[in-house]
This record gives sequence, structure tokens and C-alpha cells, in this order.
Amino acid sequence: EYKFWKTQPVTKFNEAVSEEGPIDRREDVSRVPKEPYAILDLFEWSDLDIEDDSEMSELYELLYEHYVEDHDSTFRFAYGKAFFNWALKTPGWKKQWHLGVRVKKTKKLVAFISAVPATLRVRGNTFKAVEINFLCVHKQLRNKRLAPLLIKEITRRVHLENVWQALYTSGTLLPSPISTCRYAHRPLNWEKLCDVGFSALPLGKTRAQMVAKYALPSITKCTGLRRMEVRDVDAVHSLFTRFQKRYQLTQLFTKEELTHLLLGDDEEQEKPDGEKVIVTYVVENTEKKITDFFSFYVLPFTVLNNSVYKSLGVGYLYYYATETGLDKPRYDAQATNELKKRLENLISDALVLAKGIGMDVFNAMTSQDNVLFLEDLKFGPGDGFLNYYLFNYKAFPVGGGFDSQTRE
Ligand code: YNC
Ligand code: MG
Repeated sequence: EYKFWKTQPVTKFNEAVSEEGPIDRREDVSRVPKEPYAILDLFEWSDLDIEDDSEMSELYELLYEHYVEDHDSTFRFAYGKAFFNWALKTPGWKKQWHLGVRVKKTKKLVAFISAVPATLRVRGNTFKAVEINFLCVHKQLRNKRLAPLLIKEITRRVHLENVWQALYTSGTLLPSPISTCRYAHRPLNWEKLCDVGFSALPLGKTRAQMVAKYALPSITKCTGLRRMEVRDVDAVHSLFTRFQKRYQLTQLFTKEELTHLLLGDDEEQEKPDGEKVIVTYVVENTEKKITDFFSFYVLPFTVLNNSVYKSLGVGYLYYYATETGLDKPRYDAQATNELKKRLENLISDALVLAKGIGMDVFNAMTSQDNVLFLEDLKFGPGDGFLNYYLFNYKAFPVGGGFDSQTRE
């Protein structure tokens, strides 16, 4: 069991952590192999150039056909070009960290893994790392130990840049999660969700009752709510950085990174909400101060085998922050209550906006402070769990108030 993972610098199941820090401290770039790992003769390594439309399409095709599906294969992630630009071209991205495997003869892309730069903070320690995502092997090449090879090769390429830690998430249980979160779903268009088989009509309820249960106002309620613009970056960065101190595990972002993550690239910034991959709103009070923000990203599902509906609009709660309760200690019950109320108002506005741009369901994890509002805002627990992992870093488990959302 875990033949590969046993050989890697990760925490073992049930390993008692006495002190937080790197597992393997031999951080010496000169010891890193200069040549790629040997790969079966049939295949070759290939750095994907996602600035090239045809290579971007190849990645899209691979992930569309072979990446994560739900268990009965009725929904598939409908990645698009704008989504990859957002998720894979964060500031400091490197082409050699968009690692593909091709069949030598036909050049067909059959596997992929990516790394993007990240700065992590685990409690008091801050360090450079990467975020690993989009590990995918063609269905016909499964169970041939290609995944460990991809992981070793991306690790080598990350080590060459003098980076020794990584963050990754997976539904699969591996040694050993630092935290586990559950997915929660908030129906926005219940009838459609029911018709495509995403939601079921509960026993003893009528369709009309379900529609009424999930009804939302047509307009938002937070005064001063507006789309975030580039001119807000300084204020949002300051608020967000202070807010994130609430959590034990977070990524730290520069202003440039935050601009990319919350507003997207220049092309993305010009788009109306309904065409965007990442939607961010701020609340500006009467003194022109930014007091809150929230964001969600958009990644639709393709609906397979349905004659009426071809796709489902899916929004994912991303980052948020508020001044409410920030000046009080975390354990202060009254401050927590104020925070809960404020987040309920903000996120219910996010639901209204998401519905307004055609989202059918709004997803969130049980991370950050989400458990404060999920139930009251009628999110239902999903069957999916997501495990969070650190590579080459041992740390005590992270419990409530945890934040490290990824864009998977
Ligand atoms: C997984 N998701 O346990 P053992 S998440 C990591 N993450 O190793 P084979 C995984 N490892 O148990 P297959 C994994 N899934 O023998 C499986 N493994 O030690 C391990 N699915 O390899 C597994 N994408 O090639 C086993 O398996 C070994 O052909 C078996 O390929 C696996 O992106 C996979 O769910 C997942 O495409 C590629 O099933 C394939 O089955 C597939 O025989 C659908 O592999 C898509 C899917 C995973 C999404 C993700 C995060 C990946 C993190 C990878 C680890 C990064 C470590 C840090 C590196 C940088 C370090 C620095 C510095
Ligand atoms: Mg394989």
C-alpha cells in the first residue's frame, strides 16, 4: 500500500508531529538531477505552451475527457481558455511547470500535471511553495504508474527553481491530509438541478415547495456593493491580508497576485459578469472605505445524455474578507456572531449575483469561516470531500477556520 507515497517526504498516517517544519531539509539545487526522469520509449515529456491556442485546446480535450467526473458520469467540468488563463497563468507561472506527456509517434497528449508559484503560511511560518493541480492520465493508460512519474518529474522541476514545498488537494486519500473539507451545494435553480439529476425531490415534498425553499430576492441588500475594480486592489489587499490572519493555513498574495486572482487578466477585466471566470464584489461605505469583499469563480458542468440541458452553471465561493469583528479576538463570542451575520448578508448577495448571471448551483467548502453561514443560507452537504496536503512539510492538523481554497 502506498508504494510510491511511502518513498516521499510526506507525513505518514498517524504520525505524531512534535514540531512543524520541512521533512527533508537537504535543499540543495546542485543535487537536483539536470535531466528529466526516464519515461517509457513510447512516450515523451512535453512542456505545454498554453499561450498557443492549439496546445490550450489539447489540454482542454484531455481534461474534458479524462479529468474528474462525478461517479455516474453525467457531469463533466467544462474548462475553457479563460479558466486556464486564470488558473495556470498566475504571476510567476512557468511553461516548464505545465508538464505534459505525449505519445512519441502521434504526439497525442495523454497526461498532464501543473505547478504554479505560491507563498504559504502555516501558523507562524511563511515559505515559498507551489500549488499542484490538474494531475490527469488518459483513461487507457491508468494503473501503469504514470502518475508517480509525473509527480517525480514536476518535483524535480520545482526543486530546480529552489522551491521545496507544495500544497495540493485531492478527493483521494493519501498520506496524510493536513485538513479535510466537505463540499456544500446551494441550489439556485432547483428545477433545472432536479431535471438533470443533480438534485432529487425529497420524499413528501412537492416541486413547488422546493422552488419556494430556494427562492432568492432579485436584488442585493448590502449598501455600497459594487464590482471590484483595479483601483480597489490596495484597499482589498490590506483588508484581505489582515483578515487572513484568522486562519492557520493560508496563501499569502502580493498585490499583483491578488489582482490576477480576483480580477483576472486584462482581457478578463473587460468582460461583463456573465462572461467572467472570476467575479469579485466589494462593499464601499459612505466614507469611501472598502469594508468587505467576496468573490466566486465560474466553472460550468457539461451535462451528458440530457436532451434538454447541455450545461449547468456552477459558481464556487472563493475568497472573502470583512472588517466586521476584525479588531476583536477570534474567540470573542459576540464578534463571532457579528461576523456570522455579516457573512450571511455578503454571501446571500453573492448568491443573488450568481443567480443573476445564470448559475444554477453555488458551491462552497467547509473551509474558511463558511460553516458560520452554510446552513442558514440553505447550502446542503454534498457527498464530496476534499483533502488538503502539504509536500515536504509536517504540521499539526488544521481544524476549523481553515482556509486554503484551490481552484479545482
Ligand atoms: C492523486 N490524486 O496513490 P501509491 S488531484 C496524488 N494525487 O501511489 P498510477 C495519487 N497521488 O498509492 P493512475 C492520486 N491519485 O502506490 C492516485 N495517486 O503510493 C497515486 N484520474 O499511479 C496512488 N486527478 O499511474 C498511487 O495511477 C499512484 O493511472 C498510482 O493515475 C492517477 O491534481 C490519476 O482525479 C489521478 O487521471 C492521474 O487516476 C488518474 O490511476 C486520473 O498507476 C482522474 O498514484 C483525474 C484526477 C487528480 C486530481 C490533483 C493534485 C495532484 C497532487 C499530486 C501530488 C503532488 C506532490 C507535490 C509535487 C511538487 C513537490 C515540490 C516541491
Ligand atoms: Mg498510469
